[in-house]
Amino acid sequence: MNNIYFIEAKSPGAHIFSFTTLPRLGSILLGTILKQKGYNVKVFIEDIAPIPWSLLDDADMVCISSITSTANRAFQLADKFRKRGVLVALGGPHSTFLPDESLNYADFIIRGEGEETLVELIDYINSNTKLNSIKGLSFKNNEGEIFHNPDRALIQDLNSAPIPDFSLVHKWEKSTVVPVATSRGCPFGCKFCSVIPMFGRKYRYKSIDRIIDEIEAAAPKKGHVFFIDDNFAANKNRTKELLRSIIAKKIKIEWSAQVRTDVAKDYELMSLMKKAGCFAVFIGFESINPKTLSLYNKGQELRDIENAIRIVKNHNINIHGMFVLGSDTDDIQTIRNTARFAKKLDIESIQLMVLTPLPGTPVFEELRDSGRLIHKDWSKYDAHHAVFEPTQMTAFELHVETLKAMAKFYSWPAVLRNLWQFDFFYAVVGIYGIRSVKKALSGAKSYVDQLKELITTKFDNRTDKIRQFFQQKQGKSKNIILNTTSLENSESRFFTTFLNKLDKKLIINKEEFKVHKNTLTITPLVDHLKNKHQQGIQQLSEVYDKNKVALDSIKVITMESISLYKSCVNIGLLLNASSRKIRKAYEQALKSIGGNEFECKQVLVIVAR
Ligand code: B12
Ligand code: SF4
Repeated sequence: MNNIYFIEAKSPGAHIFSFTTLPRLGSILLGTILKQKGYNVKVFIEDIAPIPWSLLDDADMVCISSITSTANRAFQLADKFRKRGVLVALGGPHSTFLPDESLNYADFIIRGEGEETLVELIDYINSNTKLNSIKGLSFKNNEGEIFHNPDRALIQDLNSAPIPDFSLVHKWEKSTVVPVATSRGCPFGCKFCSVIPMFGRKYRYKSIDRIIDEIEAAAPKKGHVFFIDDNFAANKNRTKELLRSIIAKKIKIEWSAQVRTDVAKDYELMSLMKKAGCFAVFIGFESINPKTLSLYNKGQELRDIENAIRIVKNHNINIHGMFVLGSDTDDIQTIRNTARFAKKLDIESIQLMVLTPLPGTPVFEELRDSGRLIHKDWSKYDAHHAVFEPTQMTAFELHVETLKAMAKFYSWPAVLRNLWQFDFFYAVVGIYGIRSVKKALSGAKSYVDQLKELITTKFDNRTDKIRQFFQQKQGKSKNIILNTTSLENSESRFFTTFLNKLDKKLIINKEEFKVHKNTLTITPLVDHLKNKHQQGIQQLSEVYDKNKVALDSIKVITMESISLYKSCVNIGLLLNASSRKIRKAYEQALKSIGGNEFECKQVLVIVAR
């Protein structure tokens, strides 16, 4: 085996940094290691240039790197090469956490850090030694049985890997930014982040001399260095030492890095950053909702965000603020307030991301295990699509409201203001922001329709299609019995208002437990009544007897949800109401009881035919 080619699969859609074409380091680093071992290596980053297929005709092995949002594309590529009889290995965070799925497309899956595993795998392919001794490897045997070898420990000495050789990258000259890694891992543990499961909580870093060598090797050829570390200043003393070294050696670079708000608490660090050429910091603000910050386990408060913005701006360093919207404690207002907040604080660029369950993270496990993932079309797991059922809003609301909030931030007046101030970089960022939001908004309708279809089908399956029955039987005048027997006054008022506002044609009879032919009885089971469920069913059969309704002509369905709002959404779905109507009716109902939400995650529905 001689020709080993690497591909970083392309992104599914545009984002505001699409114009920078920044690759991840994995393929380039692994390619460099194999090149040093004497193999003929080429690296293709699809976001930099399309794959020139003829250059891969002689491939003996293809190594494909993907994250979750690019997994579908990676699978497509893998299939294509396997059909040609080329060996395929897949790696990166997506395949690491869902190796069984990836094994449908590739011969080998390298889980976790690939430096040692890939070298051992190629040694195996060359000499035919045993596969099951290679830690971090997943594969199928000839009978199709899946094997996951034990995990490989994280690399201890980051200096042991070579300096990435960017000349291996096809059309590298087109890229304007060079990625440099000074560390791996992060001591924090945010629940949505896959860095911890992938690279660990222990902060590992390269020596200062090694980092300087890397910068000197790469930087002069490009305009900008992006330190791709997830937390560039997790150890402030080592970061200061690095910055002092850049200054002392008079290395003239302009750079950006990802940091936490805590950098702003260290003035010495801030001024060293500016002096060493810091152009912008990417900060995960994540949320302006204190409850969400704590739910994410972010270890940061709203005042830290405000302080950081003020202090970083005072040091003339640009800010790219990243927010993650849609947690169980966020509602529509949180999204709208976030856009206002970012605009008011006048930061240079923002990314409002939809909370995305990334495989390997606690958020993924929680949402998957509770059945809240709407689909697994990985190309939509790009932080710009809602892919799960949020608690305080529908998935369509989360999707559209996030896009609208982005649209508020990126506007033509803001671009013109940047141009007026000769700030061409942020004028371009603004234009990309406007373009990508416009594109996303125009595609939003079809995505939202897709979501609605999926959600309604799931709902119909769960509720045994009573929606259709109800529609056929009752036609235009819809008669509903709202069973308020055990509700408190305010709860009863809430549901009566909700139903009245939901559909003017509804005839709502607030009654004791009664069952009439061709009617729908809705019993909201507020949380303090949950234990009455069984009792309710018992009561029900007595009612049937009294009303002489044959038992086989009735259907009892419990609609489970995750919040009062979602219970209302379920009732709305049952009555074929639009999501806008449901939202409006819910807000008015809440207003009618002074805005005090109560718990109601179950609604009992009885249909008598
Ligand atoms: C730079 C970066 C970006 C850049 C460039 C992105 C790009 N080209 O894809 C920008 C800013 C544009 C970006 C955008 C996004 N990113 Co980003 N990004 C990173 C970051 C910080 C560094 C990547 C890197 O170079 N890592 C260092 C190298 C050495 O690691 P590596 O590439 O993973 O490779 C190692 C192993 O994975 C493995 N390996 C990888 N590939 C292969 C292939 C084979 C065959 C083998 C054997 C081994 C192997 O071996 C390598 C060496 O150990 C990572 C975080 C991180 N620490 O990795 C997040 C990360 C990759 N991004 C992430 C996400 C979610 C996104 C976005 C969807 C949302 C966002 N944050 O804006 C977008 C989507 C972009 C897209 N491509 O569609 C997640 C992905 C998780 C997942 N399961 O999908 C990460 C891990 C961050 C996180 N917080 O969880 N990102
Ligand atoms: S989001 Fe940032 S701070 Fe939180 S665990 Fe991930 S890398 Fe660390």
